[in-house]
Amino acid sequence: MVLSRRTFSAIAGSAALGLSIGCGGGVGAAAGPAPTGPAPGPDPGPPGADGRTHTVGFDKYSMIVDGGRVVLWSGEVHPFRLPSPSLWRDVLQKLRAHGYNTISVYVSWNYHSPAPGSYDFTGVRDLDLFLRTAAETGLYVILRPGPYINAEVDAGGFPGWLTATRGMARTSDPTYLTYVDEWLTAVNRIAVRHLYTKGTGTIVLYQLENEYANHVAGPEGRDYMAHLYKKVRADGIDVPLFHNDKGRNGHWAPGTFDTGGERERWLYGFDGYPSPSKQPPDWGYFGVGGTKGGASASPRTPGFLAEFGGGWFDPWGGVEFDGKGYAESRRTRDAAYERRFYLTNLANGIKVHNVYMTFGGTSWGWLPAPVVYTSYDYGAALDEARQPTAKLVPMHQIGHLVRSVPELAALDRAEDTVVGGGAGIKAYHLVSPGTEAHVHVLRNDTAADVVATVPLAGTTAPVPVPVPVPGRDARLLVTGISLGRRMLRYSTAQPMLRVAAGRQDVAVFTGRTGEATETVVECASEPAVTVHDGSARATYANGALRVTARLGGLTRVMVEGGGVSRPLLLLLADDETSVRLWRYDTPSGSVLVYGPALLRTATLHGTTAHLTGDTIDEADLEVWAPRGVTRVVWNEGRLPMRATLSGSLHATRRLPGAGPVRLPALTGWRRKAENPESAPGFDDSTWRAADRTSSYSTTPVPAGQPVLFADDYGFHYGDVWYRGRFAGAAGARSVSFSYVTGTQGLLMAWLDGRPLGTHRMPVPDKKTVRRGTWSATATFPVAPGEGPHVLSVLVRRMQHDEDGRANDSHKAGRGLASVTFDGASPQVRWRIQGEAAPDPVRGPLNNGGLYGERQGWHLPGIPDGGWQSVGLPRADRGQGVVWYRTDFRLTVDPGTDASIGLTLDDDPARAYRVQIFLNGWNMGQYINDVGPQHTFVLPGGVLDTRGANTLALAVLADGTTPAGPGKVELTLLGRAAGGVPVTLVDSPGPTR
Ligand code: IPT
Repeated sequence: MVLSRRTFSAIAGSAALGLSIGCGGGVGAAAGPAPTGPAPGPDPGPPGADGRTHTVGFDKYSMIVDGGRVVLWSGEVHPFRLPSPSLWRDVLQKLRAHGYNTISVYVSWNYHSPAPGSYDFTGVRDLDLFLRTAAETGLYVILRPGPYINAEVDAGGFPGWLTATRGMARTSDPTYLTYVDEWLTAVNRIAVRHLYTKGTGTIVLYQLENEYANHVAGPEGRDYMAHLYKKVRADGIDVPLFHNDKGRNGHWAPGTFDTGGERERWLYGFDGYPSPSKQPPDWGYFGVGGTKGGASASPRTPGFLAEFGGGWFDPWGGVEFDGKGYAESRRTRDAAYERRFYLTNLANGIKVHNVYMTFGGTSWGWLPAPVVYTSYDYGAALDEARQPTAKLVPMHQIGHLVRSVPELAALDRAEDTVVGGGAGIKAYHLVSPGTEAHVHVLRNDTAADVVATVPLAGTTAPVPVPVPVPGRDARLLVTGISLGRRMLRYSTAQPMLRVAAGRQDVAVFTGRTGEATETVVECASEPAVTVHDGSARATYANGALRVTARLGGLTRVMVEGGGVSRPLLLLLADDETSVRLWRYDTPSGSVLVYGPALLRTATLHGTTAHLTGDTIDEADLEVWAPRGVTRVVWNEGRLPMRATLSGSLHATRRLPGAGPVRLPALTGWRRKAENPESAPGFDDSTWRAADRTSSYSTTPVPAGQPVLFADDYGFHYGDVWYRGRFAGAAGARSVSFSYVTGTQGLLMAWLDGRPLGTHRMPVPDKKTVRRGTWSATATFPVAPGEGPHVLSVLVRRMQHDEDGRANDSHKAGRGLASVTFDGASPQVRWRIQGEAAPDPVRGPLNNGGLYGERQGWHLPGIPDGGWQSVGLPRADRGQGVVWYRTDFRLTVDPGTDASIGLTLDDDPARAYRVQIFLNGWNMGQYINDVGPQHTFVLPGGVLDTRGANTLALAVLADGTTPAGPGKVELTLLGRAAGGVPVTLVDSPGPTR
């Protein structure tokens, strides 16, 4: 049954009352209920820093920008996971081209703050530049500066130094709030320069805290949230604010804490990471339905998924964790997953939809939280190497759809569609108030392909129509929408976009290759129909043109006349073809481009369309542009064009593909062993004495021991050394080191220069992991005699825990906890040394405290001529640290964007790990016998693709097996003709 809009209102009850209870269309003083006045208009189009003031508000359906409804179709991107500012533009252009109109951005406090009071937004940390680039790309921004972000980063984004401060984080504790204010002042000083309301940027939403679920009821939580609200407003942030509730619990819904009376400027947002093997969840629609208390928590704000899983993070490998690599995340959450889950979200009234992650990037240096390894690819639609994946296809199709069809921005739930022949098909039915549009989302929860019979109607009575819905897939159908001058009665293919381009309307429909489709368009009289390409057939009856076609490539059907002067070009594209169709809206009209692998920009100047973009293979170029445009320039080269029967311009020459990229073998290795700290005579007089008696850590300090946790001495990242002097050890039979690290931590010890052995942090059982106590005791037999003696201990402590439960778990100790002897009790005097002063360019998370790092062995330009010349693979023996360096030169063609990685491989039985430095930048950690990561992305900008580079590998070996490096080689991860201009990041050597 298909209901008229009037019938439906009676069924949906309060849901249909929407506009009369809708709230606040404005900001600042203008904010407040706006129940009367004109209904919101259509999406105002791509935003920019245009110097004009704008209004940003919302009602229960959607965001309302400048009086127009906007569905925010957003992708999560973290600038701190791509340390090459030029490439931010590449990623953002790819997202816009693929249909996103918004990005959501965490800002990670630790990345910007090496010390209290010190905030750095320069170089790779240039948030201003990132936000400017987003505005230049025409993307709205949802800014999420925490203070706590989680995000699988060290301490969930808290700076290392915060672990050594008083006060309970994520509460109203006054000491903590002092630091929070410091951070917010610093980040908001930049954010206020990019508010869309001011016309100086494109920030439209701003998040406070993240998944804050553990102090919801107490004053310490409510006062904290109220404090954040007040502070952020005081700093001049005037766009609507929101929180990201961990699941739809209704936490921090409007009215649950003090927002200074500004209830109408606060949105309710929540996140969801459902298992891909489960049925997609119904969140409830505008407070109707849903299983959790939060379903009805915020009936006046639009459905807002602040994060919805677009992939999943991968744990370390090995038997304990079983990280399988990101191909697996991409396989379990594939394109069909996106259609099933995201279309279900739309059917549930979600109008702010952010996919976490859309580009995951790299947790380089010591950024990753203990749960993850270096790559944060996430199985996202755009992979870590900036390459599009098949997962961009549905994003592209749905993103362009919500932009093109304004009816989708305001939908009421109608009675579910009753489909025939579709056991296992869930059918949602929605209507657009005040229009003839109906939306059906058909989801197949079974593995079998189904052809369902669906009653579809435009302006007429419903007709049962066969609609294929492949197993574990979904599609969205519309009826009764305008295609420009003509109305669509229905189509069994999913609409992707409609645009007025040149002298005609163009409408694009998509589906899987080989599917039979039927598209029916209202026509008062019989039109002239020409099939330009593909297998389509057209018949006219009952005031409608019926076009049937099997999807394959691009089917073109030109409809002319039939009572309408403006022609309609119907384009039926299979998936692969749909991502070769690019809509770009310019201030002087829309452009539709078909052919190349990517359209980055389109600008119209008089009679010329200037296009930039990428090709991989040779490609055709076809352009639908406003009337009068006769010339086309592609990547600065003028192309000869001819006019086509489809109303487009077609290049008479194909665009060239990308040329070959040749990568050199890595040879000329130089080797140098270090860990001089293990030698008895090493001079540690400049090291800090470990003599504290109290700690800020949440890990108890064992009785009778000095504080040995590294954070208490100002060492927050990477490796830490201890040297302990003692005498009076006669009778000692063994020495035991208790230590605390994150996952994959280890400890290696020497007594008087002789190795005692290496201990690897065992994986605690599940209960222990939950308690967050990654601690262990390593016991080594000794027979030292009276002394004096020196113990040397290196702890690879990995990173700080996140603080997801707001219980200060980021303050768990890191490093040694205690050292005791069996058979003797000598007093040990300890000294400690971690990382040197933070690298002012590469940032606080770039380095730990290895000798080579303290000496700058990771940097380009250090004199390594005296190092031993060696070839790889190696089979080194012994416990300790050895460095390998080499230089290489790349000569990638200037017109080619080559994405390059470093691949390491060896016999998996070999117990060693490698810290990878490219031109001094810490590109991550390879653990040979754990995995699963073997290839490390080397982003252009850090990597000079047209010049000399220095690679340095710091190898830590257990000493229990031979140690590599084994195979070390450059890998081509993607190439395209085009790309963006890349400016090299600063990579200073030791002289600065
Ligand atoms: C949730 C967090 O908000 C986000 O920061 C990130 O950690 C993400 O999801 C997981 O990758 S955490 C939630 C799934 C418990």
